[in-house]
Amino acid sequence: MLLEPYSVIVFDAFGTLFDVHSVSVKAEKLFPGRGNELSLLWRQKQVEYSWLRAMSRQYKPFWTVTSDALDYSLKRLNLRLEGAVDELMQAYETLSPFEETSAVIDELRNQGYRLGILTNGNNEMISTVLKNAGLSSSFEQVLTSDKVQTFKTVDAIYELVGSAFAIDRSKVLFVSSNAWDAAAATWFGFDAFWINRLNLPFESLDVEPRFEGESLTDLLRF
Ligand code: LAC
Repeated sequence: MLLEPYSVIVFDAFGTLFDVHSVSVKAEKLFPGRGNELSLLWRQKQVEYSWLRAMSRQYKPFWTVTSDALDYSLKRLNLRLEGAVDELMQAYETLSPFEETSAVIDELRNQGYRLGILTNGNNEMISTVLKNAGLSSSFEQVLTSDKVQTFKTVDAIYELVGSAFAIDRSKVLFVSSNAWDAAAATWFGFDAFWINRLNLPFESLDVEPRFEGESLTDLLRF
């Protein structure tokens, strides 16, 4: 079985286990006809701000980065509504896992894999999201930006995995639906499994993920 060489499987959280665009339902309710557009720009800015802050060593918790990205997106799209930021940030605390997330995680645990999360999210943010999704006790390690005060794609954050699991990076399967994260994880030395939900080409970065699937369920197909 292909996954066997890996005793440790580590997942990105936002976009991989949790659907960041599940907030578009709330966004659509607040701003009819604009929900999708807001959700897409919000995510794009959240990721951009994390890269910028990491590169320029201007760390602040991902929760606040997420709120800043929302603030900018609302301004840029000219969407104004009292209380919208609070309501949308609340929606972020209850992001929906993808429909297959729980079943796949349970199955991999039953098969004896050691599972972890490696996320830009800060401790409080990810514990709230995991708790609301009923996944609090599903992972042996939940590794966050809090500890290293920086974000992906800085090596320091990927290094958390080796120390936490006491394992060589070449034995780690890293699962992400963010192509940039899968690319950086590969550069770092993990074998990456890219979850390509939208059937997109991989980024042109002179690197390819080792594996590719359409959803988390494809992890079980090997
Ligand atoms: C994370 C970002 C990439 O969970 O969404 O680390």
